[in-house]
Amino acid sequence: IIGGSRSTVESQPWIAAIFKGEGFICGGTLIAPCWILTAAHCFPDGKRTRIMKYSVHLGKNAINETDTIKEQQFNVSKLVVHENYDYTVEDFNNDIALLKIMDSSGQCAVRTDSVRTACLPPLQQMLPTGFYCEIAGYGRHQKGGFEYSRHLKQAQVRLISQNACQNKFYSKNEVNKNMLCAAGRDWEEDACQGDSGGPLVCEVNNTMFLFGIISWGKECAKKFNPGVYTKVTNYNNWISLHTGLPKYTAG
Ligand code: 4AZ
Repeated sequence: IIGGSRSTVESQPWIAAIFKGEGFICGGTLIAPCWILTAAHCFPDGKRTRIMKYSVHLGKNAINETDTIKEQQFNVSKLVVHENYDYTVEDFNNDIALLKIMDSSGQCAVRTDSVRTACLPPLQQMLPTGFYCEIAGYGRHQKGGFEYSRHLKQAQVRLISQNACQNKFYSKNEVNKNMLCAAGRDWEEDACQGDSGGPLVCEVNNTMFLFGIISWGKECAKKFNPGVYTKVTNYNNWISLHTGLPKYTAG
């Protein structure tokens, strides 16, 4: 996350850190006790991904430290990448994947102050242009830098109209109806490499809803290059089909 501020996991308790072996690879969001929503591009081997190598950490503040009181760690028992995500074209269409998590004793996540789910918004629910939402992650933290943040960060971004994103900032070939765009107030805040798969959550009626999955963007916090997110409200049916969850989860 570029700009914004250092966060604590209690203010982003749905954030997931996904590891391959010892290496951090992507963010994710806890949407139900057994399910993480993330980006398909985090798994370049697609259906051939060897899930035994992966683990998911919830309740994590510092990426290189384990807080045994706050953290919950899981293996991945199932990976579902969207069947229409195309790894060969890299256009990021349908950049969405689900991970089913299970700990060593067969349990899913337990709700605490540092671990809780984000809600899924209703199908096709829209928010107005300019609406403030927040993003969080453990990715690159300085514009032009290569270093990942050692601590969880969060930042505020505003939703950009589909028309501006497709015609002014990017093109219709790059940004389609399965994506939404957002940027910081003066292009100062943005997601960056290592934040992918993580949440864009928006508060509606005092409830945090997951509207976007951090997906891509040209560079980070660059003027006129908004961050692009997978539009979660286009995937309620897909999520419900693969998880058995209801099509939206409020409260
Ligand atoms: C990435 O490489 C990435 N500025 C994610 C988000 C953005 C850029 C790159 C948006 O994962």
